[in-house]
This record gives sequence, C-alpha cells and structure tokens, in this order.
Amino acid sequence: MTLDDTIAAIATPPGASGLAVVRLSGREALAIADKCFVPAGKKSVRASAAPSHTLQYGHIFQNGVRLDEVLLAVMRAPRSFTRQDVVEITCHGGLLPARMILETLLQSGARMAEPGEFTRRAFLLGRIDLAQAEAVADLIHARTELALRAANEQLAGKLSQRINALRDQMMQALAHVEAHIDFPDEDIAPDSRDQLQARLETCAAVMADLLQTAREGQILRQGIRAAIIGAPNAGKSSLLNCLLGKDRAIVSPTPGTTRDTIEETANIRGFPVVFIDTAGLRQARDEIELEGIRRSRRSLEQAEVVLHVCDASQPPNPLDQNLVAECAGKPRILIHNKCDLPRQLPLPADASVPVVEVSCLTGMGVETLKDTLRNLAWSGEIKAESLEVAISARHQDALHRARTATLRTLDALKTGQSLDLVALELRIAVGALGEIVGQTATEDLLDAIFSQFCIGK
Ligand SMILES: Nc1nc2c(ncn2[C@@H]2O[C@H](COP(=O)(O)OP(=O)(O)O)[C@@H](O)[C@H]2O)c(=O)[nH]1
Ligand SMILES: [Mg+2]
Repeated sequence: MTLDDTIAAIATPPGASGLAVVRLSGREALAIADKCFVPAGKKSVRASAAPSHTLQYGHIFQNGVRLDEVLLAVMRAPRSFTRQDVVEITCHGGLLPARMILETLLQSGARMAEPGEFTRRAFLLGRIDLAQAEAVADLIHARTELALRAANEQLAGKLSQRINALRDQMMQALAHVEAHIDFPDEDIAPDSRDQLQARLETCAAVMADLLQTAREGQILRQGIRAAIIGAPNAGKSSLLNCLLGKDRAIVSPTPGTTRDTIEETANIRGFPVVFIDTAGLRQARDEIELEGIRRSRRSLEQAEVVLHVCDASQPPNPLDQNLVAECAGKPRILIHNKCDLPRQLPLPADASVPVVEVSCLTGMGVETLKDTLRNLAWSGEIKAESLEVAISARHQDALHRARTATLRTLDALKTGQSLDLVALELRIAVGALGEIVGQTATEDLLDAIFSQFCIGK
C-alpha cells in the first residue's frame, strides 16, 4: 500500500440526504481540487490558494459543465486527519452529485480509496496508533451511548497509554536481561533479580486486570445476545415489539406464527442487546415450523441470556419444563406475560431465577424487565474504569499471549533457566503488546483491520 498517490472517496452513506461529503487526501489533493473547483463570490479562492482550515464557496465543473454548488474545506498537512493535504467537498446530498464529483476527481488524477484507507494513512503517518484507529471504527458502529463513550476513550488513547506503559516496563526488563547475556560471567545479582521479578509480576497483574475488561468490551461492541423463548402464543413476538418499541414481528393468536428467527438490536440502559425472537418450541406441525424450531434451538445455544416467556393467564404448560432443561446453565429471566388477565399460573416457589411480571398489551413491567436484564448481563455497577478500557477480542488475544509469555519468563527466572530463554520469552511478550498499538503489526493484520471499515473513512 502506497502513501504517494492521492485517494478520493465519498464519505457519507449513499441514498437521499441533505448533504454529502467527498474526501481527498494526498500530495496532489490541492492540485486535483484546483482542476475541478471554481471559486465564486469575492472572498473565495482556489483550493491551492486557500489557507489551512478554511472553507471556500464555489462550483465543481466536469468538462466545462457545472455539476454542483459546494463548500470546499482545505486542511493542510500535517494538521489533518491523515496528516496529508486533505480536501473535503460538501455538496448536495443524494447519490448523483457526490458520485459525479468523485468521478471528476478520479478523472483529474485521484485514485479511488480502499475501505478504511484514510484512517490507515492516519495510522501509517503516525497520527494515531492501531488501537486508536480501531476506535474510529468502534465509534462509527457504536449503537449505544455507553459504547460511544468507550470508543471515545480508546480514540483518546486511554488503552494505548496503558499498553505503552506495560511495553516500556517489559522492554526495560528485556534490556536488563540482555545486558547480562552480554557478560556471561556475571549472573544477575540476587537483589536485582528480585527487582526484575517484582516488576514482571506487576506487569502480569496489570495484564490480568486488562483482560478482565474483555467481556465488557465484547458487550459494548457486539451487544448481549438474548434469546426470547417460550411456548407458542406465550407472547414472545409481542415482547420483542415491546422491547424495540416498534412492530417488528408479527403477533397473532394463531400458535406457530413465528417460523423464522428475527434478530433486532435495542438499546437497553445504554447496552446494545441483540434480541432474537424464536419460533415456539413445540411438536412441529409441518416442515417449515420444524426448521423454525431448529433455528430456535440454535439461537438458544448462541444466546448469552435467555428470556423465558410464559403465559400467566393459563395453567402451567408442560412445554415450559422442557425449556428450563434446555437452557440449563444460561442466565435466564422468567417472564410471566399477560398479567393484565386473571392469573392462572402460580409464581415459582424458589427464587433461583429472577421473575418479572409483564403485560405486553399494557406495557406494564417492561421497564422492570429492562433493569433486570441489565443487571443480569452487567453484574454490578458500570465502572468508569471499564469504559476507559474495554478491550476487543483482538486485544484480548494479544494480551493473553503477552501475559502467558510473562508468566513463562517469571517461571524461567525462578527455576534458574538460561538468560537466553528468559530474553526470548520477554521478546514474545513485548511483540504481542506491540501488536495492540501497531508497533509490530503485519501487513496482513492491517488488511484485516482496515477492510472492516467503510469506504471514505
Ligand atoms: N391480554 C394479553 N394478550 C397478549 C399479551 N401479549 C401477547 N398477547 C396476545 O397473545 C397472542 C400471541 O402473541 P404472540 O406475541 O404472537 O405470541 P408468540 O407466539 O409467543 O410469539 C396474540 O394474540 C397477542 O395479542 C398480553 O400481555 N396480554
Ligand atoms: Mg411469535
């Protein structure tokens, strides 16, 4: 991947909109913009004449034909998102104006940007590190305000600071060990060996603390998967609609209406929750329902939390006993629905599972259910700490390798193994930490990360 050419892309989503933005970054950004942009009005100037961080008013032309009326922003290197010269053209929304402007820029010498290439340049040119670049994607995809806050903390460098501090400690330890390798006669003096061990033990503990935030990180990024299960007609689809606040699933008095699984994400007290409405688990009446029930079982297996809906206006349903057995081991909330009707289902005697009484018809109890769900998924308070660093699966993998190597280093030191071996393990740990912030990232890793971005970011 080269940094020498000038890239262009539409930075806003396609479709009808008020405004759209086309972005350019690279050495020729200003020259290319000059070929297409004609300033209008007394105060506006050409892109190449514009001071950094100013807006110019004018028109974009293609082969002498006026395409659109635009505002052109100039951000000169290095004070830009990519650290290169950047031009952002704000034009009318809709698919056509932005697309034709992009086409003009490509004809004038720009190259179409790959997904995430602007952010990749920001990383390669040292404006942000890899964890921060990933935070840009987290920020774009954040579905709740808590997820957004966590992404902003990572973008601000909170995780990077901790990783860099750890990496510094480990590199000092490595330098210490290597210094002794160079003088083979001297073994590490006992007191400095103790110091080294203490330092490594602290590092391993910090890594363990960071690893603890992986679950929060996953919840904030992917959401909690909550399967809504229960007998036919218990009100599962009604509950989904209630939780989403919209009519997403078909609700009907005919049992077996929901045949496919439906997935929708909702914001529950700041956490993204992926609700999965399922077909009622019963003896199937036909092949389609059978497939629906198979899918329900699969969703149940993949779910982290189970919302078990019962019709409280009916006597106990034997199907529910089987369901309890099927979700053994998973955190479960028992939901007694239809509490607007006279109750026929007794409340359970044991308090091992939280029970919430709701009516999807009147909305009663739904807020309590949200609180219960939040408490079940995120035990205890939301620690400000967890929002500052909530690591991703990739960070978890690298940190895990770093910690394992650190523990092996300690082991080697304690059992008096050769310093070469100690240094080898330390290098593995330093390398794994470096992957998180991108000091030791391979081209493949970068491809994998940035290909998940949208074009224009
Ligand atoms: N009275 C009452 N009826 C409800 C309630 N929730 C659902 N229903 C009705 O129960 C029937 C089955 O609901 P549905 O959501 O399709 O159940 P599902 O088969 O479990 O998805 C429909 O006729 C709903 O209108 C409720 O809280 N109170
Ligand atoms: Mg249904």
